[in-house]
Amino acid sequence: MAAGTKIVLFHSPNTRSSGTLTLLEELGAPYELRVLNMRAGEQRKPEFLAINPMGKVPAILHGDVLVTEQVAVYLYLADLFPGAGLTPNLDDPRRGPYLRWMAFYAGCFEPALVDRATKRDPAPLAMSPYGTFDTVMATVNAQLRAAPYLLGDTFSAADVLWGSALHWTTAFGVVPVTPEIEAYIERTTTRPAAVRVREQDAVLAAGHAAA
Ligand SMILES: N[C@@H](CCC(=O)N[C@@H](CS)C(=O)NCC(=O)O)C(=O)O
Repeated sequence: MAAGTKIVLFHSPNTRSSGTLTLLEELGAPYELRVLNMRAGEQRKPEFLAINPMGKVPAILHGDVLVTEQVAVYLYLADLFPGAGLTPNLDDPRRGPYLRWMAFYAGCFEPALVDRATKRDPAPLAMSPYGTFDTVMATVNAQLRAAPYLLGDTFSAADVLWGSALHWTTAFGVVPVTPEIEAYIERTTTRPAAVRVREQDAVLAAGHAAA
């Protein structure tokens, strides 16, 4: 599918799809939004379940290519616009760490986060896909102490994902704020693309609250 083909993003304000919208802005990608009012339960309506049976955003349509799941969506979009420089090439040594941080997000951070938020004990250590919450956060903090971004000095799509996620998870009080996480959130979420999305989301959310 050509990069010039418009990307349709199924989006709901102030949710995980806000990070995807930020990535589209960072990439300068042509897109249009299909906004779901989650307060009105639009994510559970048959029209959207036909797109994503999980009833979750983000989801994107690129021509007839459907992609759901944040990490898959980020990898797909960043690869679609290599000129934006947000994804390391296949032969770039940073490609491995890039994939690692993407997979670590979905495979370790999200399950650890949800268990912590719902006060559920993790599975026994040897069975837990993320080990312990503290190990997950120590791993992230160690990286952010060592370098400004997950790949070192280079900002990438992985930082759009993690910056956005650490922003809302610390705001909800689930992820403990450390000096390195605080500085990273500041570095990543004050970029013009992230600011534009927050402003746009505020307008959309106000419209949904009033509906
Ligand atoms: N595993 C999914 C999770 C996405 C997700 O949890 N999205 C939330 C928004 S923050 C959602 O759509 N929730 C709506 C609902 O389940 O009612 C991914 O990584 O894309």
